[in-house]
Amino acid sequence: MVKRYFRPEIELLSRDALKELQFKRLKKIINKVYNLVPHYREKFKRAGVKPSNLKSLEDIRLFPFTTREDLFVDYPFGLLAEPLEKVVRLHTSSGTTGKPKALFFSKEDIKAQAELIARSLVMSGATASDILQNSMTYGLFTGALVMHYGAELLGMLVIPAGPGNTERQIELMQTFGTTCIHMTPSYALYVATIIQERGIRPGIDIKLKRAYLGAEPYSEETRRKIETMLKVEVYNCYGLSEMGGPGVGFECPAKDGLHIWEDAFLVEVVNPNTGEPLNPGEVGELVLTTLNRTAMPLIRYRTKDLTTLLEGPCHCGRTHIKIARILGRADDMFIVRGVNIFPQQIEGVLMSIKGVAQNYQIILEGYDEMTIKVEIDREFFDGRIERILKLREEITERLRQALQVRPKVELVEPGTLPISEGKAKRVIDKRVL
Ligand code: DLL
Repeated sequence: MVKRYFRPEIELLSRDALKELQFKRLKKIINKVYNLVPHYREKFKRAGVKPSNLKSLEDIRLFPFTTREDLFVDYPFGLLAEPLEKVVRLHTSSGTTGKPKALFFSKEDIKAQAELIARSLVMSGATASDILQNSMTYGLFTGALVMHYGAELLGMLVIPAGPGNTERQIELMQTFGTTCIHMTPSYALYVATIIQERGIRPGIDIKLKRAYLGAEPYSEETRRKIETMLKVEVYNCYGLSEMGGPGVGFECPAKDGLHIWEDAFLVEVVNPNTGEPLNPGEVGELVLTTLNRTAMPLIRYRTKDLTTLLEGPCHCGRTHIKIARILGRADDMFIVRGVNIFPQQIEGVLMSIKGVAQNYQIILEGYDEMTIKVEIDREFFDGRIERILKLREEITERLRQALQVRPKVELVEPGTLPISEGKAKRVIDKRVL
């Protein structure tokens, strides 16, 4: 049963054979959108390209990018490449303002994405005997449903817990012997804190083996912290609604990058300003093309996610390309006193300091001030003021070194800052500029 979702004929394919497969699929999908989606046909015409210009995989660069804005032309059904009767599912991805992006999937699309999830889970060592507590939000968000279908396909017992109600989450883990969890890293940090505070012993009272964490950026330090606190192996899981949700990229046990399933996606990393392709090792924007999506194929979709391609063979033997963990979205970056900062850089520093608890918040205010509120372990609030001051100085100095900007640091008790059950909102920008 489990064997079915390890697909050596695809996962271990030689690079040349994989490229051949990709080219075959790319030709088909380019022809399909040209013939069936007027918006794509127009775009291609404006760029002066036709499907016949695609003579090799590299020729994808002749074709125009698809951006978030394209999803709002002829909204919501404009990019469908199949009649509505073939479409069975809507997912949305909400931006901060305005209409949500509307993504449509056929039966085949749902099945294909579930298979990618099943393959990803098997890659991490999971089997049909595992019990997955799925604590992502069920609904329009892809996070829970897409993982749910994939885990069920593999034969896991899925507990559709949804997010929040942490006491109940822990109770479920204890009662049903949950072995795997799926949640955001920020929520996992919170759950780990509550487990610790309640005196529940990971490995004894709860028996988690793996945590699949994604939907938002997190640092290597956060991974280590969660692994230690919960006695689990953390696997980074990447995806976006436009590409079908989670399961686009997933870590293997080597845990040094995420394999992108290249039988389903064509991967490029480009300079976000010029659109020019970048070499492995250079950080740029991830651009993805769906190779087997039927209802709503997307060509050269600009994800806005920043990463780099990692070349070379992987210990696990899989040949599909790896990307480095996502540094952040181009939109997440903020500038303080002329310095570009990603929230994940701050998180990495904080999570490596002893005494720092699980939650923090970045507040930008005044003309260009940055205050970082940091929850620290309860034991620091025992009246010994010098200890707290020393910790505050250490945090400030480490952040100054990493960011080249000296922030104001405020230390607060655990439980003070807002808890995130889904994607965390780390930055509050109240600047007057
Ligand atoms: O977050 C899909 C997903 C659900 C992925 C559950 C993994 C687990 P969206 O709501 O459309 O879909 O948001 C997609 O979230 O472009 C990234 O900026 C960010 N993101 C997702 N996974 C990761 C990750 C889902 N592992 C956007 N690391 C993406 C960093 C991530 N960022």
